[in-house]
Amino acid sequence: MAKYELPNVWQWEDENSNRSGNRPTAGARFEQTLPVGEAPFQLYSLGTPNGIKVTIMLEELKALGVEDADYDVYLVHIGEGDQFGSDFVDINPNSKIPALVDQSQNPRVDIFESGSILLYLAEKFNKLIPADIHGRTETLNWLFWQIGSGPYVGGGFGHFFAYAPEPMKYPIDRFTMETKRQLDLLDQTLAKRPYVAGDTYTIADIAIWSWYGRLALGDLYEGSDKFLNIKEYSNLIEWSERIADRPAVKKGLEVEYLSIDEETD
Ligand SMILES: N[C@@H](CCC(=O)N[C@@H](CS)C(=O)NCC(=O)O)C(=O)O
Repeated sequence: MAKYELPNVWQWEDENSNRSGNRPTAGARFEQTLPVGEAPFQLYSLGTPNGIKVTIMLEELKALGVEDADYDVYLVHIGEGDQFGSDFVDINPNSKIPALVDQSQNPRVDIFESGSILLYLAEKFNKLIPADIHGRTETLNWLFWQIGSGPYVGGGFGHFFAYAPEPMKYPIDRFTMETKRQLDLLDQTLAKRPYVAGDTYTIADIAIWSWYGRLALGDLYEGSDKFLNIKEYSNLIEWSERIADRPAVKKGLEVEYLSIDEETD
């Protein structure tokens, strides 16, 4: 690889990128009207690790008998840049899935960031978050841990292991080290208790399973289970399999996304 000389001021070199390309600016790139259905919740998302957190949560709420957790779910094709359409950016100015609208409130409530969405739903229905201060705080500790730690796995390890144009030792060593440290932390934690935050299944399990459970089961990056020697994390694997068996988790993964296209300008 050619030696990189640091310029004094970084310049964006790809100014002709298409509508889905990375840009150093935020905001809507084009007008796009999103469909709105009848259900109380309108979810604009995709079946990625961050996206499945929300469909799993909504399915868990429905399995617990929460009728007001009905939702319509629409496919936001991030490879085609749908996250930069005007209606989506109105809901989530950060242009990333998942984005949820609670239209049972007047005015409607817009919710973005998967952790914020899980917390909103848990608090709204008093489910999947313990009421006592110790259980609630431990759940939030691990929920925030996932949101802060996950990008080292997805944007770091996963990017350089699976998507970078060629293998590069420095970033792969750096992010594999951190990913394995996180896996060891979860494995040690799950040796002591059945769920991440204690004795009960919570939104922390949903957030963490969607990344680390799927990684442990070999469902995120082809060949990574061998590369990371996942089999050494036996408590994590047992927990991952147990959560994968939950009917609501299966439903959350299989949900059919509606197209946003009919209403596109
Ligand atoms: N911290 C955010 C991350 C969301 C995120 O990174 N979403 C990705 C898909 S998993 C996305 O929309 N990427 C599109 C893009 O970066 O343009 C969350 O937890 O909701």
